[in-house]
Amino acid sequence: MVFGKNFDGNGGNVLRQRHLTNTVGLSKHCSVDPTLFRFKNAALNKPALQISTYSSGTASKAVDGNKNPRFVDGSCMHTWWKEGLPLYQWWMVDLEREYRIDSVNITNRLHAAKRQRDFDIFVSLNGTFVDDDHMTDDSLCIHVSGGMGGGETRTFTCRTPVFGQFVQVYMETFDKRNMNICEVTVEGNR
Ligand SMILES: [Ca+2]
Repeated sequence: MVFGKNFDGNGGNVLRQRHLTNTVGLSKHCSVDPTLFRFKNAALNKPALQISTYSSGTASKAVDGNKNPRFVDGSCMHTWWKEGLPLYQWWMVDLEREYRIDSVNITNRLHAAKRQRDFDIFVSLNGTFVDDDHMTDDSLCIHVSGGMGGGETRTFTCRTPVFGQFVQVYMETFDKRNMNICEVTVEGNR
């Protein structure tokens, strides 16, 4: 493991947070926890699930490390609403251990971009929400009002850092639209 560099990948993709000293005029009593490791993307290649799937748009496509926003290029997830399914869409990733999650980055699909709008990002400790409609408000990272541009990547910073292992994107879809996300990255500490 290499310290002092910021890696973006599995395994040793960590940046050791050093305890700041007063050598540069900062207080040695700052709030940085020297035991934490910062991950630029805790979600990369982790197990992912979603409510339904259209064609090749499996849940794992949103954590494959590829932000290509063209669905036809094979790196975007795609749910598929049909009669009998509920009027909401969700996608989630299992980070395989607990993190303190600061923010979530989402890359929207280039085409049909208006589908991704007015959604919530939830964080859960145990993932039991998979069997529920959605997670509870006290695990909310952030509610997003409005939409995203075609192919846009945007950082959504949690209202306050949230502890959890599972990250879910949840969207009510009374108009029966689907969810298309091409990449999700999760920034956090552990
Ligand atoms: Ca992708």
